[in-house]
Amino acid sequence: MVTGAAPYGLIDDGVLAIEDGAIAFCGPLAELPTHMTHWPSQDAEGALITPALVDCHTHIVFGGNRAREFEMRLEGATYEAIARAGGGIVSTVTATRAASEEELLASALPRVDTLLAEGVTTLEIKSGYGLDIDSELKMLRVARRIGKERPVTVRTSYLGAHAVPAEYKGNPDRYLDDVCLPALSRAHKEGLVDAVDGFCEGIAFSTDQIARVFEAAKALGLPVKLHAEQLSNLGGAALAARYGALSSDHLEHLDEAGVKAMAEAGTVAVLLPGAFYTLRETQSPPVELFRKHGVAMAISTDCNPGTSPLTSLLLTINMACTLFRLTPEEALAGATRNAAKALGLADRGMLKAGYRADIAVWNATHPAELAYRIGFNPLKERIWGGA
Ligand code: DI6
Ligand code: FE
Repeated sequence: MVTGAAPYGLIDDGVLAIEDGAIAFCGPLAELPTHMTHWPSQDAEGALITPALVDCHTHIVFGGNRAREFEMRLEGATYEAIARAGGGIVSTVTATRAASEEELLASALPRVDTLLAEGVTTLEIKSGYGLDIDSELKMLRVARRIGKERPVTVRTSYLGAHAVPAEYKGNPDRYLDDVCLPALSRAHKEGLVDAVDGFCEGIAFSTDQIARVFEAAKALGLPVKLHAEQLSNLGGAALAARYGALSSDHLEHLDEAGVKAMAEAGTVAVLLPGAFYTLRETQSPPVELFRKHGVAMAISTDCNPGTSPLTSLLLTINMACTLFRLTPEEALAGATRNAAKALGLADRGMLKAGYRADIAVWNATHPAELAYRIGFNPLKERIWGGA
């Protein structure tokens, strides 16, 4: 996935050398440095080798599930009826608050394992279903524990500004003062936060409110990212760009001014076809404008119980191609190189000397096969930090 003349940076008859968990050489066999020629070696037997996958936007820790709500909607129930029956995001908040740390961990691990089985070695996990101080901290502790229980790098994002909980309905600023900002300070103090996220939308927080959260992040020296322009255009991505955001995510309703702001800030566009599919949206993100202005595109599962109950990054790659018209090369870059960039990780996402040896070995001959097939997992081997 190193950019250059060859599509995908693909090398035929290549050699990958690993030393101390990092890539020591990646290139054609003919160029292997002589001192490496006697290193113990393994024949990949014609397999395709790519960087391991990076899932850069998930809400994979949560209580309960929303299958009943899914069913009700298909039986004709309205959004209001579902909300009255205690459904929607409120039901996930209630279930997440009620669950113990052990229970949240036990329910998240099978989802995590499904991602790892497809070659994911770096996983971003957000809080945002606790919405009180203790429950937000609990979610982040579970996220950290996932990184200890499984061979995967976990990056956490604090998403206290995900929704206004019922007890603060109509008072988003008071929620920020009483809960969201104090919880951020505490979580940061406990080493639980790698980045700060928010949901900028009519049903969530305004740009002014998100700016308050970003100011707090800045004061703590934490990078920011934002759910922006998913359902409407509020100028969230432009705001995030002013704060040098690592990424803005969703972006279906983004305009060209917003795209330009992202380009100037070097903010990555994270596209989430699973939510687009589940919500049966019709407006696609402005992929052509991202190309025109040179905004890097990443893709992710957005794994969450409400709008994207999806735990396959390979299916996400396929959806990004079929629904958003990304090329298979763009989609694979979106789940490797650009996903790493969306997390501010400069040591992975490409097979390149000096990078982490996070590698996926596939039973495939051409990378387009990873995007083309639906519901098939060709992973042969997954290497995380050389192991
Ligand atoms: N974007 C979404 O679509 C959701 N959160 C977000 O930031 C929905 C979350 C849910 O319904 O549980
Ligand atoms: Fe999300």
